[in-house]
Amino acid sequence: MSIEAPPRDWFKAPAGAEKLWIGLALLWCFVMSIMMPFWHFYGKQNSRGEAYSVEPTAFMERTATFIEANQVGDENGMPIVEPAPGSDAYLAAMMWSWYPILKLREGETYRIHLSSMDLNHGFSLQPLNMNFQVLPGYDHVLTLTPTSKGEFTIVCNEFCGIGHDKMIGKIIVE
Ligand SMILES: [Cu+2]
Repeated sequence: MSIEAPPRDWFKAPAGAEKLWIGLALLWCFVMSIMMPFWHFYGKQNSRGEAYSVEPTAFMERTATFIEANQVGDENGMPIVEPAPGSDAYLAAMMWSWYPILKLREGETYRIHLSSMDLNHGFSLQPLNMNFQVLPGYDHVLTLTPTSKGEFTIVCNEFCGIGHDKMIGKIIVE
C-alpha cells in the first residue's frame, strides 16, 4: 500500500467543545508566559543572579581554604563544613560529587558560592526542588536562608557522564 494524499477538503474548522479546549489551551499558554517573568521577581526562591568569573583551579583553592578554616567532621572521607552564620560558603561540583558537605543553621543567612570543576552540572536541592545550573568558570552566589531543619540531598540534574546518578551531596540544617 502506498502513501496517498488526504482528500483536499480534509480540514474541518474546530467547533463546539474542540474550539473551547483550543481556546483554553491558548489562554493557558499566555498565563504561563506572563508567570515566567512574574516568578522571577516575586518570591524568595530565586537567585539574585549574582555571579563572577572564576578559574576552576582558583575556585578549588578557595574551597580548600574554606574547608580548612571551618571543618567540623567528616563522613566517609567527605569533609563536613560549618561556616559562620552570615559568611561565605563554597560548594564545588565535579565528576561525580558535591564537595564538601555543608552544615548550616536554620534562620541564618549564607552566601553559597557554586561552581563546577569540569563540566556543566545541575544543582538540585531535594526535596525542596530548587534548581540551579552549575558551570565551570562561573562563581554563582546563592543567598540562602534555611527555613527548616533536616538533611537535604543535592542531586545532579544535568547529565554529566557515567557516574551522574552517583553524584549526590548533602546540606545539613540544624
Ligand atoms: Cu553532575
